[in-house]
Amino acid sequence: MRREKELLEELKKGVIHYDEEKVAAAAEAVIQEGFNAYEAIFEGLVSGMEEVGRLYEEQEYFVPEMLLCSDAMYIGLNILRPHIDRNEYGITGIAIIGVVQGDVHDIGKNIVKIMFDVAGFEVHDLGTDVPLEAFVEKQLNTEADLVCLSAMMTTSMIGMKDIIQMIKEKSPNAKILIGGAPVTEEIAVRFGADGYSDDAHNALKTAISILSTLKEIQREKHGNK
Ligand code: B12
Repeated sequence: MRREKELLEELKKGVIHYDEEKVAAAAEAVIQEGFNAYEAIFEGLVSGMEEVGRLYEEQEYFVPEMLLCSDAMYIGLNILRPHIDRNEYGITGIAIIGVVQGDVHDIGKNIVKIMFDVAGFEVHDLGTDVPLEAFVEKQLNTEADLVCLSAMMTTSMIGMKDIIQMIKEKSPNAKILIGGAPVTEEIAVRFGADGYSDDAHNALKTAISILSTLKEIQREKHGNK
């Protein structure tokens, strides 16, 4: 237990101090010593990145540091990710995810994507600065059950409303989940989204609950025919 905590702390500090070697060594040790890769990602790497966000807001860190920290986080993610148990949730479903037009913040989106991927979703990642119509087209092409929209700026968040409206017009059954720092429950309701979450853990829980309701409705309709 003490050793696991020590490794989580090393992952966190490695991200904060953009020490790629420290992160890689701690991530390798997590695997070799049989600790939980999922916890190492969330309690080590993501927790480090959250602290980096605070340092940026307090103007202790600036853009170059932020980018070095995220590089260190990805080094750890690449080592840990293959060791997460993909069958734990037993999900089948198609999800698309992307960061709304005008916005290049993708660290949070990538974490949400990993959660969904690991849970068993077939995830299509549209990347960052995604034109509003591209979400609609991709949903139609893939017949995705779930569309995940991420925005970290109030300006890009506004675009979510149009995306939701366009998708609901063409595919009323598709469910839409939104998130990112400026997004709130109230905004999700106002924009007509099916769900909102302020972190990746809850994003997955919310998605599972939305989709199981959808599947129940579909089953009932089918049964009543
Ligand atoms: C890192 C960062 C950057 C990096 C981005 C690197 C990258 N590849 O992502 C860089 C340095 C490039 C950057 C640039 C800019 N940034 Co910046 N940035 C941040 C910062 C410090 C941290 C964001 C982050 O990665 N957090 C860590 C992750 C893990 O958390 P997260 O993103 O919130 O994601 C979690 C949840 O939100 C949720 N979530 C996220 N997406 C989704 C999606 C769904 C569907 C769900 C359910 C959940 C979900 O789950 C995630 C995981 O738990 C924030 C401040 C902050 N504390 O938020 C400012 C911040 C977002 N940036 C800001 C600004 C203004 C900018 C710039 C305009 C600065 C400039 N003048 O150049 C540019 C914008 C460029 C652009 N067009 O996008 C502002 C936005 C203000 C606003 N409200 O509009 C912020 C809030 C800082 C501030 N207080 O001023 N930035």
